[in-house]
Amino acid sequence: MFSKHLVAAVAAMFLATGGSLAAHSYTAGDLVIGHPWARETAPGQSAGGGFMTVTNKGAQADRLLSGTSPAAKDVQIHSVNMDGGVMRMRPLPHGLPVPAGQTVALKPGGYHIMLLGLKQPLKQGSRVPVTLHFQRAGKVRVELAVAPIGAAAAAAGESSRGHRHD
Ligand SMILES: [Cu+2]
Repeated sequence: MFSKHLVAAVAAMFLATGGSLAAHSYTAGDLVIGHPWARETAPGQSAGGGFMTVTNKGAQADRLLSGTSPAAKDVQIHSVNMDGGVMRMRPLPHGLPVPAGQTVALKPGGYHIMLLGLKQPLKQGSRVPVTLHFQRAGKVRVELAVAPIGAAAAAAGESSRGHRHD
């Protein structure tokens, strides 16, 4: 019974490691953007989530205001709330605060950037350019590393429950 759990844990670790093999980061002023990635999307899926960590090494707060990408018609910054047992995403009207000296995680089931109106499916192994707009740091161009759907869910310890937009 122990070994069964161990196998599952090791499998999850391998999947998580698979994602981090492509770890990359970007520095802009006081900000470090850690391992931006996206989940592979199915054909016909019009939106995809983007995830990363944003570390503010400075003494002043910053804020992720918006983004753009040649791969999508629109990029929004979303929060996720449980609403009657359904995960609902909503755009953050004032962006995502990145307090001084702190790291904010964008991850499945939490804050994320949303690529809306995808021009083509996000393919595993590809890189999706996104320009993030910060209040202080300005425009920061990053590339989302596209991970397989299963690996992304396992790495995040998330259920396969879908998201729904309002
Ligand atoms: Cu979203």
